[in-house]
Amino acid sequence: MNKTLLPLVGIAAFAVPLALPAMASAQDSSGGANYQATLDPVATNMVNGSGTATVTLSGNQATVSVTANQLLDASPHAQHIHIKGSGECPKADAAHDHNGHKAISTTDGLPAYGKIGTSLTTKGDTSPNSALAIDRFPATGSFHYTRTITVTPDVAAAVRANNAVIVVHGIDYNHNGKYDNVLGASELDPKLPQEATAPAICGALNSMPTGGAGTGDGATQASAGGNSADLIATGLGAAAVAALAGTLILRRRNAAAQR
Ligand SMILES: [Cu+2]
Repeated sequence: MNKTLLPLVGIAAFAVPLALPAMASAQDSSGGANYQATLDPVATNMVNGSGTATVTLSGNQATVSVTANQLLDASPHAQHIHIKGSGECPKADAAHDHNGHKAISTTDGLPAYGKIGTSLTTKGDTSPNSALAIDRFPATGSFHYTRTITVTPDVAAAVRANNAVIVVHGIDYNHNGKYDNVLGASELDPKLPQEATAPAICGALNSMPTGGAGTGDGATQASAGGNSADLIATGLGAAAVAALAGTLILRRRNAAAQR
């Protein structure tokens, strides 16, 4: 076990007996709700990458984590929470001709994932105004991003309705190691190549499956000696867990949910 978790386990184990009577309903007031997405390559865009994302939402406060792998290295990857589309990623039939190549541009994907609700920048503004703030997005091919931000009420509502989509942009369609004009200019900003703004990996956010740490039966698991990840999650709140423990706990919770 990661050493930084040890104090948490102690605190959680101590706190659980006190928390038991309220535990069934505690998740609404203090725990936050968890949403997750598997980020798959966008059809037709010649992407080999993959990723995962989680959002822990408490009121309008969201702790967002995005892990991305095998995208174009040394290049900025704009990433957003998209809302008010059909809550899904674009399929191959959304592709259009771009400079003689079939590909899905950011605009082509709009009916599926909707407009930008939140810009997942590394610092500063997170509004749609920062959609292409390329100096404030991850800029490596593989990265792990975590930030706690305040989202707008419409973004929070979309996440709760399982109608929000995480999109990481920036593709290397012709695999030449850089953004170039193979697909022409971006329709978002003609100074940028289409490759720099086209969607790379995408996933719909959905509430984590019931039966895991976020459900009322956590109390039963706790009194029966459930594992420490469940105790921490129910005792301290998922936001704290996500911030302090990151993917270690999430991985374990997923494993627990699948039992
Ligand atoms: Cu986007």
